[in-house]
Amino acid sequence: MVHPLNVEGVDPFEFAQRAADQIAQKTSVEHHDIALTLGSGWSKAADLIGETVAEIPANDIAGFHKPAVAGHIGTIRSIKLPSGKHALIIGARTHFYENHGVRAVVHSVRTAAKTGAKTMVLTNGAGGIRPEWDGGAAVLISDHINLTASSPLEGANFVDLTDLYSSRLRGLAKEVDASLDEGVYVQFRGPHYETPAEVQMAKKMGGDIVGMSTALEAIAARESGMEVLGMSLITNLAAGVQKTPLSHEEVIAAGKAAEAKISKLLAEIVSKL
Ligand code: 8IG
Repeated sequence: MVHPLNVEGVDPFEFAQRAADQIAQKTSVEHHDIALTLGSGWSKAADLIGETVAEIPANDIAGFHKPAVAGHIGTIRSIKLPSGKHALIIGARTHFYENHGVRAVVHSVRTAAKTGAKTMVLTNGAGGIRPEWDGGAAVLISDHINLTASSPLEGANFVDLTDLYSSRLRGLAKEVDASLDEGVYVQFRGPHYETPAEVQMAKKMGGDIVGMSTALEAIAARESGMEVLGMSLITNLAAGVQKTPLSHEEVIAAGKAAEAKISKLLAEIVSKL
């Protein structure tokens, strides 16, 4: 089946506008200020950020579908923060490895921008290359290396990616927790985890974190004029750094163990945005 965003003649921004209109109608919230994509391990943060105004199945919004991965919630929520701002919580991420094309991957980000969001918080579960990040560490993304060989931008659209992961927003996060480490996120296509040799390649390139999301979404967020904050929960050390084989069960368990801590952290950071 062809994904609706890939049908000939479809404009991805018009499609995002349609999705945003549906969100406004179904949540009765005209305008959102901040959007958060909550990846593996991060979903509980939504409960701490503010008061849920509405929650809708992702399926009900144009271009969204149920998540392919256990550990993702599959809904879109509108939350009112104590500051009075409105946050859009995207609990359904389309990964590049699902093969729906890059438009589908960044549709949620473009939709968030069309709801009015000026800040995009992208979170994920990921593998750590630095051995000291073993116990469910939360790390700020300082930059990325995109190894998907793809871009969400179409045509001769030369978008600047300097300071893509806003140093201003990283500074705000460090006001909450000065001990937060930063790292360069390397997006691989997946869905297989890396070989140990690929992890060493990523390390030599300057990478600290390996994952299967976020970089393409961050590019689209910048294209749409949003300021980006990226955070990874290190649920496992990357292949070869960790001596035991990687498993999705391990990732889910590490996410659960870190859930309370990182949710509180993220809620405190969001209160500063
Ligand atoms: I959670 O070790 C999680 N996601 N590419 N490598 C990649 N993605 C991941 C990993 C990992 N852990």
